[in-house]
Amino acid sequence: MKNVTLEISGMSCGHCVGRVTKALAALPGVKVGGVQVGRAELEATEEVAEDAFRKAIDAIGFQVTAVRS
Ligand SMILES: [Cu+2]
Repeated sequence: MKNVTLEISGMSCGHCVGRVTKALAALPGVKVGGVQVGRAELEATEEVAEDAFRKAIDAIGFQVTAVRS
């Protein structure tokens, strides 16, 4: 597992945090650590592509602006 931090734009409140948490938790190989407005910390297996995070977040109306791992 590797630690990954996502910077996310478009989030504004606890409701957004809940939606991002749910979307990331639904990805195979991903374990969500903590989510706050604008940022998500998670653990992921090496097989999880960066694009999977971008697509999952995009699908719920937010945007990943940076991925750090
Ligand atoms: Cu919100």
